[in-house]
Amino acid sequence: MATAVDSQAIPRQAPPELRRWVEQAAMRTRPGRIHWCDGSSAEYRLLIRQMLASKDLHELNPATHPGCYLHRSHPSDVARVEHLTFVCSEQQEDAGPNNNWMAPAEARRKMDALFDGCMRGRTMYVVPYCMGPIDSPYSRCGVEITDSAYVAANMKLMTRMGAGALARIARDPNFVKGLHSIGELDPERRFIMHFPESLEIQSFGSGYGGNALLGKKCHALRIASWQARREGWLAEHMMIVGVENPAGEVHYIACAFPSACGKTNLAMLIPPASMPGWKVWTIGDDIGWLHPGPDGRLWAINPEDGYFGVVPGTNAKTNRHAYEMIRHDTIFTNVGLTADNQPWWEGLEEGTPVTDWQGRPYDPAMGPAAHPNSRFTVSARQNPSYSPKADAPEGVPISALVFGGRRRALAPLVFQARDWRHGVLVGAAMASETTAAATGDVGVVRRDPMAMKPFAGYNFGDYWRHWLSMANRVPRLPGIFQVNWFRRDAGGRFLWPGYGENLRVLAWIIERCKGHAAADETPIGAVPRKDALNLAGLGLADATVAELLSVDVAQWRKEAAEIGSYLESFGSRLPEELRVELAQLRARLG
Ligand code: OXD
Ligand code: MN
Repeated sequence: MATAVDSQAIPRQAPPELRRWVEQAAMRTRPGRIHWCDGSSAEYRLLIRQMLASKDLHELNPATHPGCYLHRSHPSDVARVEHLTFVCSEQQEDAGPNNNWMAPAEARRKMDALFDGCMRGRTMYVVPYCMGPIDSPYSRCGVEITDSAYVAANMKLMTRMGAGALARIARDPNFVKGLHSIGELDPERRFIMHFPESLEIQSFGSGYGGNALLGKKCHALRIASWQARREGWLAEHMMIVGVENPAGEVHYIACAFPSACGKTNLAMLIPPASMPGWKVWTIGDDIGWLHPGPDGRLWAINPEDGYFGVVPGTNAKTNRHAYEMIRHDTIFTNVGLTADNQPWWEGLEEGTPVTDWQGRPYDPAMGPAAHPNSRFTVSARQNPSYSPKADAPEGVPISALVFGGRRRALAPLVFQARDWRHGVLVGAAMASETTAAATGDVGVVRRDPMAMKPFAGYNFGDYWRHWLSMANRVPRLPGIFQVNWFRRDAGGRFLWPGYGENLRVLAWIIERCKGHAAADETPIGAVPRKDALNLAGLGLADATVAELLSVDVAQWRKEAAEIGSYLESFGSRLPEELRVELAQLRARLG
């Protein structure tokens, strides 16, 4: 039998401000019990036992997947809800046209009504967490109050949660306050509100990761981007990877791609057989915090300590490290099941599903067995390519920043921006086809600057100004590149093999940063000379390579005009420097 979590004791280190806030939250929400999370393994096991008893979790086959569980979320609660996500800054202009905005007083009134008594009969978990290595000056802390044991358990996997974080908060009580309740999981009573000026988040009515694990998108991107501007650093939707060449030299690259565009695969890339001696080390798969370092370079930490990754498509060939990593001690959300109780998803390439993600007998006529946005939650330390530098308080020095998107046409495989200011324009002009990570249409091209459209906690005009200002703060800036793994031919087939072969492109990027690899200047930037890119053994036809690296000036003229209209929608907040940079691009395009 499961034992109830029933520790009413307030930890001795909890500072008065935190105690007061927890007390106020309890007065509002009226929980049956309060549990302060200590982050121990025993506590995690207890949470799991409770969720097995309440049927919030289902144990997977312990022989094939020890320590693995399946959670089925409410079918209306399977992705981020951008239309219900608000930035509630005092001034609407500060949130910008890139965010939904609500006046803070109105948002508070709305949320007060929702939170009123919502935890009656439930346990309130108080989850102190640290985003980033516990002893890093670049890390920031938060506390999430939630009535979901699933959220508390996921936060244990995703962050440095518990006693260590609380000790840090006791030293510096400037923490982000996140209040979360699953409510009734009613989409009509669902809101994700951010109050950046007071470092607060209030999330109601969803148990889905991006809406409910408040350390991730809400804190580490929306609130942190606001903090970062104030404090002179960048909080970005970027994976960070260390690429080691056969000489043992490691270069760190940070890449911003929109949701579900392969950041996790790239972060765990297995070098192809044609590149012996190369190694890839994962620092992070989703978020990077970039700080001007003491040596004049940009240094990065991954604020997270786990992965909340998209499951479909993961197999031993596409991402062997992820495939191995999620065979034990993993929480799966919304995957299907085989007859012998193993998790199953589209693209697994083994086993047969008998039950779909909603627990119904699997019938292909009713849709996929796993939800397209089904997820795994797992500690980063289970990743075979985990870099010990992910725990380094000083972070890692960044050699290159890479923007990428999912574009079937137009964008070449890779190009390098001319300089920092041009690179900021390249990032601001990014566009990508939408994916299942958020509710809404899939496959529609939308502008997604720096892959931050759903995550920048303030006006993009100010955000680009802040990016431009890094040129004055960081004397040794990294190079900026753009990649597109998703270009297709007229028949819809991908032109580039992707996955491990993407290392060939990273190798060119690194050589460029060292001033070696050859490139042809084009109006949009420097594209690799065909012989500067290692294409050995890929069997790509010359015409395919030419198409991958081609820049269609007529199409780019049209694109530049669209970029112009998009940027102008930010009106007086658009930095003049970007206008000038775009005018220069248009002049080069003729
Ligand atoms: C994610 C996302 O879950 O970007 O990482 O949606
Ligand atoms: Mn993401």
